[in-house]
Amino acid sequence: MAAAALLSVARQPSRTALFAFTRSLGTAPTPPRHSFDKISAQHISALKQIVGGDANCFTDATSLAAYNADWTGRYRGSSQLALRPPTPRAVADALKYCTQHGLAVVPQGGNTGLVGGGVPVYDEVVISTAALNAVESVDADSGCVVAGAGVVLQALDEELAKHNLMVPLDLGAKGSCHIGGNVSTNAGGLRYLRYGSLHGSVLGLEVALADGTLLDLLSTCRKDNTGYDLKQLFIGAEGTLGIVTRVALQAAPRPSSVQAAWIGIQTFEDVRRALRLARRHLGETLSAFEFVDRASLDVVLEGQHASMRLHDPLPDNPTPFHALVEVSGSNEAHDTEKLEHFLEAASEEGIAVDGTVASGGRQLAELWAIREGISEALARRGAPVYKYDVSIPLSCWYDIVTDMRARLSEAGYNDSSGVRVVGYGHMGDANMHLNISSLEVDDRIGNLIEPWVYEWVSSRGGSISAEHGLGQMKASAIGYSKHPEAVRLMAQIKDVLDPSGTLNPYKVLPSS
Ligand code: FAD
Ligand code: 2HG
Ligand code: ZN
Repeated sequence: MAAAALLSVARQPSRTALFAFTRSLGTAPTPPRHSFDKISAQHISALKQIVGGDANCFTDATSLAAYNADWTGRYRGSSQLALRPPTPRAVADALKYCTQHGLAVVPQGGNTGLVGGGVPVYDEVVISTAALNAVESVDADSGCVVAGAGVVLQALDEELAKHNLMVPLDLGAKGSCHIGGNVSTNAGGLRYLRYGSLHGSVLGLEVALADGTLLDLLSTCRKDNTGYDLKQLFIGAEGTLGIVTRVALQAAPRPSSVQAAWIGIQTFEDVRRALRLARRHLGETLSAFEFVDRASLDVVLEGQHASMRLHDPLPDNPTPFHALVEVSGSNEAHDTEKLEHFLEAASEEGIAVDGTVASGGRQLAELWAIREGISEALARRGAPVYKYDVSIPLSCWYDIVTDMRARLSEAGYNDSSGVRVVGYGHMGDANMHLNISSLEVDDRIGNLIEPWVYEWVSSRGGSISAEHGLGQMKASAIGYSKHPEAVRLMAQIKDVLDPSGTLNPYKVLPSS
């Protein structure tokens, strides 16, 4: 405890030292110069040939609009060329051509990223993996699946369901995000608590490097200690070190029984007690512990599509906090009994004020739709949402929401001015999603939030990016969570793999 406290103090840059601290960080190799006349007709024609013709090469404004803009509405580039190579070899060849001719490249998967990593900053060439969309093999004995990087997460899961397997990763964007994008962001999601990180479940990768090498690290062995585990470098690299073209993944057995409880809780201290109790009572059956505060629930209930009608799960007992606790396994009676015992204890100990249980079917889907719908409901409110995906010790986990509310409220930004500060997330993994939404764009709000929010997280020994990555949003803020010598080493690794800075410039590492 004392050591952790010391570390967090050591990591916290003082306000005055901050500038020097940031300057002493390593920087990425200088990217190719961006000039709009660089994408000449000659380059377009050569790249078109590499990727197999017109069907895989986009230069018209309508097609490019989707490649240039991100889901949040916050980031927009001006690329003049998007490619959809049909094979891993074509990805590598296109990349080689771009490196040789000084053209910067942005790898793009499903374009659901939340930190502006998958869209160009200027006029970088977009290389989309959408055409690499085949599930190549499923080994029902080992549970190893090999898939192209462009396979949509939900499609991969549906394929695995035929073998009673599942992807050990689930997130609200599953209908659009790609497995290659998931690997490249080291996506966390709703069941990380149970299945852990992609650093553990990815068995192998094939990666196209900036010089055109197609690096075959596509092992399907669960155990493989031959030398450095190079694939780990590309997991979470956000497309700055190579383009993932194929993925070998350890699938998990598909549970035959899934049940969940939505519980209403009066204080945050009791939410922490609920998590401890869930761990103790539910043990190996616990598959998610998600947190939703009242403001998040209200945003979902207020901003619904006409096609979807979600209801407050506990209309008779409104509480400031809620937990969505899921259990899954292979024995329904056993799991039900465990969940019931947990709920009884939570009620007897005065933790849960009210609760409702869903066993599969529509009711379960509705509870999850509320949790997974928060991000989208916020996006529908108005201006682009300020999103902070952070890890914070549970002892002060919710304080960031109350402190932010107080800070903005002091400046006149509160519910009555249409500004909502909400907190939700993967509490079982101490991963808070702090979102600030306003009805209209107002730069003063952004200035009140940053860098205050990063200082707040850093001073508590947290991480400024728990699961979404750094992208372009937080590249220059990396120093709040990583020591300068670590950032310098990252820049050196980048220099080895991509010395000319072709791949995803201005992302992840500070630019010089
Ligand atoms: P993109 O957005 O296209 O790209 C993301 C980054 O990866 C970019 O830097 C891009 O350059 C790079 N990249 C993409 N493909 C490749 C490739 N093949 N090789 C190399 N680099 C590549 N994230 C979570 O972690 N947990 C969640 O619970 C979660 N929920 C979400 C819910 C919603 C509604 C939305 C919109 C997003 C959510 N996200 C979540 C964020 C996002 O879905 C994930 O980061 C996802 O993994 C991105 O995958 P993608 O295919 O869309 O990648
Ligand atoms: C989630 O857990 C996603 O819902 C999105 O990671 C979080 O939009 C966000 O901030
Ligand atoms: Zn999340």
